[in-house]
Amino acid sequence: MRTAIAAFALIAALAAVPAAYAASQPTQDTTAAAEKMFTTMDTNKDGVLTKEEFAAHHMADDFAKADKNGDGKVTREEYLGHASGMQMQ
Ligand SMILES: [Ca+2]
Ligand SMILES: [Ca+2]
Repeated sequence: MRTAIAAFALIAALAAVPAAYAASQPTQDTTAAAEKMFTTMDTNKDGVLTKEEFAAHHMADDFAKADKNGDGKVTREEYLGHASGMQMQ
């Protein structure tokens, strides 16, 4: 009985570590990387990404997915939302 409890505690502890790790570090890294990518892709520095700017980085297929409201521009918020969505898949 005691062994079963110890084993359960061990499994619970092992399961908690990756969950806690995933909740902190990678999310920040992903956001920082996405921010950097957005800045890199925004070649004319107007604060939004156009389909042409996506295409210039060989990501034309991602444009429609990232442009959530379909106004033909991808804002920083839309891009970060798109990037974090990709991380979750
Ligand atoms: Ca731009
Ligand atoms: Ca948009």
